[in-house]
Amino acid sequence: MEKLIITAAISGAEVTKEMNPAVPYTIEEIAREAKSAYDAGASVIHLHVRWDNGTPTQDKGRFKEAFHAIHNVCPDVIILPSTGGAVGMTAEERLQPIDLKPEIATLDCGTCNFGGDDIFVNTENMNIAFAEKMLAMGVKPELEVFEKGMIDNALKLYKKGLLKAPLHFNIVLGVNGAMAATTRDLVYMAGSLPSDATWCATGIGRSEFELAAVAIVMGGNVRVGFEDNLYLEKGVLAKSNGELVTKVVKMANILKREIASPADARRILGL
Ligand code: KMH
Ligand code: ZN
Repeated sequence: MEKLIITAAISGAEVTKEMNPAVPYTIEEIAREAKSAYDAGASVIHLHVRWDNGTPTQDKGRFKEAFHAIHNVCPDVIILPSTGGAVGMTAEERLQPIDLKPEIATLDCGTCNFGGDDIFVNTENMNIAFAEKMLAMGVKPELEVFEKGMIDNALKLYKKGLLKAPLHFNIVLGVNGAMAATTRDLVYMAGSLPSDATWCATGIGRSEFELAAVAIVMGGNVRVGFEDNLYLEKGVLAKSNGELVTKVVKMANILKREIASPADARRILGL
């Protein structure tokens, strides 16, 4: 089996310091959390940025500062910025980090409910516009799929010539408004991908490590981090993203998957 790529979603847009004081807002805090994850074995950092008061932003300048700060402390790590941003942001706002030509960035493949009255909007025309911009800028999309219809949406983009194979997917399960984070649903989603695709599994909340285990044995890759889950185990807040990554590394050791370095991850993802 290929080596295991561990992505750390260190910051997110929804979690706050009130929920876990280690959630990073400032550039220094973001660099600290990226380093903790990288030192523990993450080769990819999925990045959202905030203003110092915690407000999520997709500001290009803020992303640029964060990229520099992260690469200062982890020079070879792959930075995977979000184009999802936070619920309610416009497409133009969300696309700003693509102007910085990251190696890879998220492309959310459909609309879904997002808890309470929130809707995470990704219309067909938005998907097309995001894919066109990423193609033009030479940025590989990580295709975020929260339910099966989103895989079908991505395959439509591919048929239109807006995505290049092999495709890379992040199967995100457990969003409050989309598919549940169960082993059955992860197996179904992974089995619905093109045979040459690479994929990563993200379980939101308490299912983070269950999905990680399934992905490790299936030959997929794993994402963990504060964006998705703040707890190391029931009732125990993680002190850093590094602690969450360390837990996955231990699971991978038991299940006999070697951990990918950033160079391995670039080769596997074709970056
Ligand atoms: N914050 C969510 C609304 C992404 O990074 O592309 C969207 C999200 C997905 O986190
Ligand atoms: Zn995200």
